[in-house]
Amino acid sequence: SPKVKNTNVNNPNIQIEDDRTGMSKETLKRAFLDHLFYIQGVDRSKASLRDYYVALSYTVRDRLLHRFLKTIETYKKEEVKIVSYFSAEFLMGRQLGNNMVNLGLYNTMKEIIEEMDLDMDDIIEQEPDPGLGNGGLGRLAACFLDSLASLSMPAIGYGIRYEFGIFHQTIQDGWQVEIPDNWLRFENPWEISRPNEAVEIKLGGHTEKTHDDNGNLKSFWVADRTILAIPYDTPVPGYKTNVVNPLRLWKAEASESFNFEAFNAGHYDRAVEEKMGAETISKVLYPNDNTPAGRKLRLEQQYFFVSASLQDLIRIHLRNHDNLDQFPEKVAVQLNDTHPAVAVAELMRLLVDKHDYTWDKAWEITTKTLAYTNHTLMPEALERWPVTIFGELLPRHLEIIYELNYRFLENVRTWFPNDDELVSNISLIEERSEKLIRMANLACLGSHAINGVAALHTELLKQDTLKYFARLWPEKFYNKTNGVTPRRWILLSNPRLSSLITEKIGDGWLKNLDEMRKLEEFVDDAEFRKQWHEIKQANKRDLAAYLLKYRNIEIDPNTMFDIQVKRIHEYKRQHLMVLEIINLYNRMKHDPNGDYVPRTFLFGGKAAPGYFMAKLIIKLVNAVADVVNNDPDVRGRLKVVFMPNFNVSLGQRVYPAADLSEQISTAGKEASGTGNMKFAMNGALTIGTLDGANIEIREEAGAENFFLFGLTAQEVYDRKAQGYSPSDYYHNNGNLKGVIDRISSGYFSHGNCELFQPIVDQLMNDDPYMLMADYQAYVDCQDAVSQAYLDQDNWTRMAILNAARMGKFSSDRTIAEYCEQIWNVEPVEIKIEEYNPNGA
Ligand code: B1H
Repeated sequence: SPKVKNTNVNNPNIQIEDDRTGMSKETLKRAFLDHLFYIQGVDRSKASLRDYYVALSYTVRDRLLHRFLKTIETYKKEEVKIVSYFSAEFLMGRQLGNNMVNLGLYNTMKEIIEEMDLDMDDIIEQEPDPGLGNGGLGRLAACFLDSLASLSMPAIGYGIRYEFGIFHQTIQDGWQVEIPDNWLRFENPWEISRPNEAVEIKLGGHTEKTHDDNGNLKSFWVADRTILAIPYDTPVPGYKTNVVNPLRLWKAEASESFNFEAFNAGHYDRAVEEKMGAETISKVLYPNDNTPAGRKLRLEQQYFFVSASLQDLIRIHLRNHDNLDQFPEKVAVQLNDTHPAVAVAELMRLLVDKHDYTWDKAWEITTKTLAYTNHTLMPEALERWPVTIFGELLPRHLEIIYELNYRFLENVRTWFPNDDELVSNISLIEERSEKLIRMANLACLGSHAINGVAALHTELLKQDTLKYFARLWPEKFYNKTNGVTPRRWILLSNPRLSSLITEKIGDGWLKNLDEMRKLEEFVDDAEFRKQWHEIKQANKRDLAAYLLKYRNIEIDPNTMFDIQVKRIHEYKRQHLMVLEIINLYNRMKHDPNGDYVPRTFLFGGKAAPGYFMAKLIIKLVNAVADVVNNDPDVRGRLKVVFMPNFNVSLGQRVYPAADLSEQISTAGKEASGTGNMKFAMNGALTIGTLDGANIEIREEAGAENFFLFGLTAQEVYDRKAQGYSPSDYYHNNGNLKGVIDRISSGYFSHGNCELFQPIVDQLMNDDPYMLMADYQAYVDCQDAVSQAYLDQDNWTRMAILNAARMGKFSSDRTIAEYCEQIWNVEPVEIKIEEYNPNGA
């Protein structure tokens, strides 16, 4: 039975050792067994791994809740300014291990678990990996929440509680096959629903005109559908602080009254149908990375979570204030790409229609509140909604956007008379055969700050994608180079390396990653290098054992692990790595007695289900793997593996085990990349182009510790302007010709010459991502990598220097910059006192 230890109530400093708050080993163990019995309803003789997972999660959750409620209470009482991060994606990864780490009870818990003859990894493995995001953009949002809490910054993440996250990827006959990700099939111990804080969302209908109190004509919205947004809160703890911030995700439900009407009219079936219709809004994540879906349901999702979140923020603000005049002083809303950009129109609607602000005052509040992060330069990735679809769903918002645009373009014409090019490009509406709303333009207009996610990306935004806005408002533009959290991506993923680092330099690096520089001092210490190398080997053995156990894939840890893991996209050029594999294969076939550095090429990543070329690239990798892995001539020297279903938890196993990180996108295409940072922090060397954050990684690590190849963004641009002819490279490079011919000959497709022809044709005729131009430089660079790898001791030295110099790429640094320069928020102190179930 739970015991509350006696406490001295006269001493306010004493911590109550309650079974739901106590952090001592005995208390934790008792709480764990208590949950096993009273929550799961089993005793130890009957408990399954899942039972242990749930019991352990509730034990950890209790400790979070205590801090969570205190945090929220403090924000309310102290009226602090709060960051709210609006994102259609939060790729959180598993919670249990991370939450134990951040609460500082991982090691104690591990002892308890092991004393009970259980294995912590087995328990952690029970948690479904919540995949509420596609790739880098969603994972960035998750790293940002970790850093916000770790820096004790008041923050709320707002998004959608998708019932189905990113699909589970399986490989059948070499092809990707998608399986629905039913991650909520079992209970989710990390979320708390708050039905009493539900918000109504209106959709559809039309607008009508009326006169307001002063006789002015005023438009209002008569919607024809109402649905409910139910908030589900996941506590997000900071690392070794008492701050636990909410991630508030909205679930769509039918509103009671709506159902009731249909039901009373004798249409029970229709009532249920409408209920299902309402719930589809939060049913599934669109699985497109870097390409918008363009579907009406997607716009419904965007509006749904934006409206719910803004209404929520306004409700919170009005608890402490009479009106919204001070709203921008208390709330900073960050738009994670244009997915929440409808917030510009929605905040205007709420202020003008619901809270009776004048247009000008509402506009001032809106622009002071909102800021916008752009994540891509790919022109096809910029969201544009047809006016027809938009107007059907959000007629009042369409009016608001037209009004904004009218006023904006009037100004632009006075500022820049006779510049029609500027006016037509900066307009919120693209006038084609069909009119389109440009969401990036809407976001730029409605925000006081606009930022890119790496130095090159921000420069290219200013010069190209958003150049008209940069001309108007250069002072609105910022660069905020991305970062990743060292808690999940080093401490939790790579415990061996973490122990070694802490042993050498103390544990300050976990809060200030710049302290990793202190490792440079040990780079000449042979014993240290040996330890470092052994850790890498052990991590490689772990990955090999995992792949064998769970995916039935066999790899040899004594070969170089050369890894590319990320979404499959032509601009990321997974197929350039395939060309190199075929090149090595050809060489080995031609000269079987040559010296070769044995390599295992590992791929992982999902293709958007409707992206034909990406799916064909997966098939090509697997087809090449089939041939290469079964050819005795190259055995032991060349192996190719596609790891199915790459996700956050597989990433945690992959990054620490990598020797070589592949960051080979066409220069100017990858906005930043964040996997590149995770690899380097864990002591992998990078082969990469001058793209995205690679440039800054190389600057930090030192050019001599980075394998650089390929055209620069400027050169890519110039080549295209000159008229690029990819087939010239084929005709002039026998070795490249040999590679391409191998594919076209059907060698990897059982004689089927058609199968991979779309890839070959594209390379030969168009090659928009310039694989042909970069091919030889890549091959030469890979040869330099192999040479370098022969000197293992020097390789380790370079790896240490890379890891030691990645301080800049902690998301703590990124978030500190946003807080200071864009959000103007400050840390708060949360005081944890005695546990009091009746409130403070
Ligand atoms: C990134 C996306 C993205 N950029 C549309 N854009 C999506 C666009 O579902 N959609 O419609 C989903 C995702 N994702 C990535 O953001 C960049 O490609 C990376 O280079 C960058 O590191 C990451 C985080 O900034």
